[in-house]
Amino acid sequence: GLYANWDDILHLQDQLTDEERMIQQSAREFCQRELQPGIAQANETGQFDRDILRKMGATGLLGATIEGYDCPGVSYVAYGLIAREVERVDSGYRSAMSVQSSLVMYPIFKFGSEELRERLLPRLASGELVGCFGLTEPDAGSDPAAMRTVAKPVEGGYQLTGSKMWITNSPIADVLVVWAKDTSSGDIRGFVVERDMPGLSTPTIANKLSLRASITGEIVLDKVFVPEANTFADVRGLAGPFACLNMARYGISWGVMGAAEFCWHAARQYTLDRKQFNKPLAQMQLVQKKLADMQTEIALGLQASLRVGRLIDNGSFDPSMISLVKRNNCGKALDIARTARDMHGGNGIAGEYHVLRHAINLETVNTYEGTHDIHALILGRAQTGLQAFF
Ligand code: TGC
Ligand code: FAD
Repeated sequence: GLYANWDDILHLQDQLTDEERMIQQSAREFCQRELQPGIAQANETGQFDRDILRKMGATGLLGATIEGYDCPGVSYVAYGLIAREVERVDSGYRSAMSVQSSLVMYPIFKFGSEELRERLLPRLASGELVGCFGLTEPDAGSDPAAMRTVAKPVEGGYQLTGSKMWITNSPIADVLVVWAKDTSSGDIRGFVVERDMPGLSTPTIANKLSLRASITGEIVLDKVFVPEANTFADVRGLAGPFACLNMARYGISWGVMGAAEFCWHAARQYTLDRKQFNKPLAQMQLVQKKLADMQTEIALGLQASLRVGRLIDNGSFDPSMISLVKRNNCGKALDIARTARDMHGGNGIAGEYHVLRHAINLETVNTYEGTHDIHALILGRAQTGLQAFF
C-alpha cells in the first residue's frame, strides 16, 4: 500500500522546531498563493515584478536571519526552509530573495557601519529597497581575484571604475554591493553604491533562456564617487565576498531541493494519472526506479542541508561543507528536473507542467555561486592540500 510518509521518508518534519515549522508553513502558503499562479506567464514574458520583493518583505522573508533592524532573526535552518519554499515555485524568485538577504543585507549587517545598517537594513527588509551584489565581471567569473574594477582613493572616499556582468536584480537595484580593487593597496574591498550616484548605469541583459522570471544586468561604473561612509572598513580581500557567498550557497542547497521536490511530485502524479499499454505509467518498473532515485536524492540532500544549517546556527561550520551541499544538491536537482521532464513525455515541454522551466533554471543555479566543477576543486583542495585551479 501507499506509505503515508512517502514524501518525507526520513521524517525531516520531526527534526524542526515549532518555530521552524511555522515559518515553513507561512512561507509555503505565501509562495503558493502569491507566486505560483503567475509564474508560467512571468517566465514566458521574461518579466520580474518588483512588487514580489515588497510582498516577500511583508511576509518576513527578507534578511530573515538578521537580529534587529526590523528583521525577524530566525535560524539558518528557517532561512533554508524559506529558500526551499520559494524555489519550489521558481529558482529566479529564490535568487531575488537570496541576493537581498545573503548578498546585500548580510554584508551590510556584518561589515557596514552602524549608520549604514540603520539607514538601509529596515528598508531592505521591507522590500522598499532592492539590492544586488556585483562580484562577477566579463573576464572574471570563477576567478574573481582577476577582477579589473578599481577603487581609487580620493578626497572623502573612493572613485569606482569598471563593469560587472551577470548581476541578479542590478537593473532595478537601489543598493549595489560592489567589490573592487583598491588601487593604493591592491586589496579587494566592498562598497555600497547607491542608485543616485552619478556615473552609475545598469543595463539589462536581454534574451536569457534560463531564469527568465529573474531580472539580470550589468553594473557599469564610470568614475562613481563613493563616500568613505559607504565602504566596508574592516574587511579586505576575497574573504569579504566569500563570507556572503557561504550563506547564499547554503540557502541554494535547500532551494534546489524545493525545485527538485516540485518535479518529483509532478512526475509521480503524472505517471499515476497517465496510462499507456493499459496500465498507469507509475506501475512500470523503469518509472518506479526513477521515482525511487528522486526520493532518495532529495531525502539525503535535505538531511545534509539540515545538518549544515544546524552547524551554522551553532557557529561551527566550515566553508567546505557548504561546497559539498551546494554542489551535490544542485547537480542532483538538475538531474531530477531533466528526468521529470522526460517522464512527462511531450507534455513535459509545455509551460503548464513547469518541469522544463525548473530544469532550464537549474542550469543557471548549477553554474552561479561557484560552478559544479569549481566546488569539486574546492573539495579536492581541502582534502589533498593541493591547488588544482591553475
Ligand atoms: P583563495 O586563495 O582560496 O581565497 C582567497 C581568500 O578568501 C578566503 N576564502 C574564504 N573565506 C570565507 N569563506 C570561503 N568560502 C572562502 N574561500 C576563500 C581565503 O581564506 C583567502 O583569505 P585571505 O585572508 O588569505 O585572503 O582564493 P582563490 O582565488 O584561489 O579562489 C578560488 C576559488 C575558485 C575557490 C574561488 O574564487 C571561487 O569560489 N570561485 C567561484 C566564484 C563565485 O562563486 N562567484 C559567485 C558570484 S555571485 C553569484 O553568483 C550570485 S548569483 C545569486 C543568485 O542570483 O542567487
Ligand atoms: P567561467 O569561470 O568562464 O567558467 C566556464 C567553465 O569553465 C565552467 O564549466 C567552469 O566550471 C569551468 N572552469 C573555470 N575554471 C576552471 C578550472 N580552474 N578548472 C576546470 N574548469 C574550470 N555573479 C555575481 O557576482 N552576482 C550575481 O548576482 C550573479 N547572478 C547571476 C545570475 C545569472 C542568471 C547567471 C547566469 C550568473 C550570475 N552570476 C552572478 C555570475 C556567476 O557567478 C558566474 O557565471 C559563475 O561564477 C561562473 O563564471 P563564468 O560565467 O565567468 O564562467
